[in-house]
Amino acid sequence: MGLRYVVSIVEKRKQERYAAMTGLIVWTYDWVPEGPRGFVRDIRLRWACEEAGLDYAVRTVPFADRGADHLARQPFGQVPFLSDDGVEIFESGACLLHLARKSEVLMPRDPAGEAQTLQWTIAALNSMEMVTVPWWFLEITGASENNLTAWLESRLAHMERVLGEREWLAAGRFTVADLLMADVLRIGKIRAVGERPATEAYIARVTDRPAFRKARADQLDHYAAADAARARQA
Ligand SMILES: N[C@@H](CCC(=O)N[C@@H](CS)C(=O)NCC(=O)O)C(=O)O
Repeated sequence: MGLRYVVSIVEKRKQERYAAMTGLIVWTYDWVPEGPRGFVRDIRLRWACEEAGLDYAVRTVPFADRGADHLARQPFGQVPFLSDDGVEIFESGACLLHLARKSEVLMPRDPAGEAQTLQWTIAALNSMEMVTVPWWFLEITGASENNLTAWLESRLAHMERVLGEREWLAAGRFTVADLLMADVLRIGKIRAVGERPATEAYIARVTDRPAFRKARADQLDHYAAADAARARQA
């Protein structure tokens, strides 16, 4: 029996085990360094579940060793991903829309409200995060000049105008689009670029929600428990 065959059997068994897991499971890393704590994107899924009152569990994949098993479920070796009674889904935006199908709290059911929620959810990912993440990455890697700053400022200025005119992005009330947009905008370095009072008020309003505060506290507890476990093993 070849090694490759044995590995494929082990992988198949693992996949079958995951498929057999019941309920909603948010997958994240078993541990991360201090820096990203409170910002790891599993918070988006935890937060959505909390808003919608959905029961969920949190399970982990190793941060240090992202093997074939992890790549089979998130092809970039990232987190989060979600399992839902054997359905597996990755990309935080896709996971959020999957959850939004379960609860009107996250996305209205009328066609106009739903369309607005979808468009702003994609805008958060594809018009804002597409700019904020590379800009932030250049900043933290100490590039001598960040050539993306004008692009970032332009996008942030457009959002400031939008948020100066409305309290919520879609359907006149909180939706999953606000959850995602606020999570994209709440990064400290992004907030420190220029003065945007409407955006600041929006971030404060959205992140003051009990569901966000619980999701963030739970994520911080999760990684604190991981530190404690590592200390015991040392
Ligand atoms: N587009 C992905 C991005 C996921 C992502 O950046 N995840 C981070 C944690 S918040 C990660 O796993 N970083 C480690 C890496 O990229 O290797 C999503 O929204 O799910």
